[in-house]
Amino acid sequence: MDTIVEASVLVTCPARNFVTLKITTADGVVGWGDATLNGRELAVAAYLRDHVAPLLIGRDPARIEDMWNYLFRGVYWRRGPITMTAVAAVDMALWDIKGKVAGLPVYQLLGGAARDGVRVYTHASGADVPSLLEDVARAKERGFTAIRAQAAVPGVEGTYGVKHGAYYEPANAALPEEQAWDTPAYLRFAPTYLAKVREEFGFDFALLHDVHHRLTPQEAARFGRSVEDLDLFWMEDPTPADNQESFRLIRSHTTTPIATGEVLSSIWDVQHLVSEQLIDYIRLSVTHSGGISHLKKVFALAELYQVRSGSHGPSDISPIGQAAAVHLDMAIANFGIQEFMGYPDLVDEVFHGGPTYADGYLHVGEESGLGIEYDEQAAARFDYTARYLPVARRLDGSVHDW
Ligand code: KDG
Ligand code: MG
Repeated sequence: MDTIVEASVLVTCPARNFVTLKITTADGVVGWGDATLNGRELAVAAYLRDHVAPLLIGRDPARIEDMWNYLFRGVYWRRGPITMTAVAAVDMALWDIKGKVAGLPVYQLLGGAARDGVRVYTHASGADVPSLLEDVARAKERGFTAIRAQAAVPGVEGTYGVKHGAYYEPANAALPEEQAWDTPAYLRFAPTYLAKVREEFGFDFALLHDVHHRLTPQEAARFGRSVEDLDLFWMEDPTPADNQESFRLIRSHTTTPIATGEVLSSIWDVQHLVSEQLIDYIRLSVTHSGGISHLKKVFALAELYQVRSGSHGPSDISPIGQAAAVHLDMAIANFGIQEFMGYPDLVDEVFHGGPTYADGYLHVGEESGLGIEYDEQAAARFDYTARYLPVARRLDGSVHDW
């Protein structure tokens, strides 16, 4: 039996922070896992380094399901993004090792290809409507068949979802930036620019929009109804999903498809959303929800209820996490779409390989394991830099969901 001989946690910052778990076996096989949780990177790094890594030494890397249960049930304290991101990193690294030992890409171990490629959506945004329209045009030129559109709400400085430069990077300050939020202004404005996108580019591509938890269920119901003619692929996170039941109100008023889950981390967080068919797309990520082993179960549950996958894939999940997501997307029956924002060029200096993009799809290669390698020497050049996500405040100064 091969055993784990080393588990180390690596933090780097090529344009943004990434946390990576490296597991090495006695046979010299190395597996990589993504442990990046935006704005809370060092909490996961410490959890892994101080509480998980010592437990891995001497264990059999082939026993992935057993390891998952050991780390989830064995700690007594369960769930939550920090724990689930740490468990995910171990799980991903073990799947990488299993693939490398078998000489097979991970998607083959998950059941093989259920499709030829993984359809992705990208982001288009603008500080105003003309620049949003230009960005949509650029995305279409790059071959994307699914585009998420966001524009800054007039008078709402720092509206979420709007890129500054080529990539969307909301973790932008050493201490959280405070951004204003005005729900009535958003509700008046957002349907108008989504309509302009349709007017300009027609209906032959999937148009997505992220509400980013900003509305109450009643407001979200109104919003969803007001954009029904625009045939959105989904409205994302129309309201926070802390109370799963609140989606019933939205559902009962609009046929606009609903996606949620990027801040959730376990099957129990989405159980009612899925089993009561309150949503259409489930957006948990491999990196933040216990890894491939757990997310595969979430998608299997969703399959029973015709809920499809729509995994969160921002640039604050590392290319290792993104690669793991695409392997899973390849193998499940109820795949919907995969988010793909891409990365700043510097990121390529640290992460080599991974899925390749062509004509609106991501493709995993035939390399064994996850097909992506971490360059430790390059990574050592980039020190961790404290960066926080912003905090939103309403016009009266009270805190709103960011
Ligand atoms: O770290 C927060 C980002 O991942 C989030 O703001 C991006 O909403 C997002 C999305 O849909 O990708
Ligand atoms: Mg989102």
